[in-house]
Amino acid sequence: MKLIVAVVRDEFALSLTENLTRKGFGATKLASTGGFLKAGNTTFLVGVPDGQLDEAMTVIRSVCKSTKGEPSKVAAHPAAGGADPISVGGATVFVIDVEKMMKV
Ligand code: 2BA
Repeated sequence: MKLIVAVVRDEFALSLTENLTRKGFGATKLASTGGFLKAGNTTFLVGVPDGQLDEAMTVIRSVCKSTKGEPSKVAAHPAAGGADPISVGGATVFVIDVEKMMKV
């Protein structure tokens, strides 16, 4: 089993929840804050069988779109010196091997 930890922009959170649950994936949403922009984002914990990792990643990719190349959607931010707009990825994803999952 794998644990997907996906940091996504808040605007994608509802759609990602719906699409994951529609495909039968269990997901937990945590309110989180990016260290750089110090703005709210959403962190998903998704436990998936090894054989379904690709399917879950396909869902995440299809929902969470990077704004890179679309500068109108990302404002210049004081954290970057107020210069160029910051491009924020669609999702920052970590995949962790799970030794055991239990529901007690
Ligand atoms: P933030 O830390 O608020 O970062 C938002 C965006 O700011 C980043 O987008 C990146 O484009 C830019 N950025 C971050 N650190 C920077 C720096 N030192 N100098 C210049 N620009 C910088 P993403 O890379 O797509 O990251 C989106 C969010 O994903 C992050 O929000 C953070 O919450 C999470 N994240 C990204 N990398 C991570 C990591 N290695 N570990 C844990 N969380 C991470």
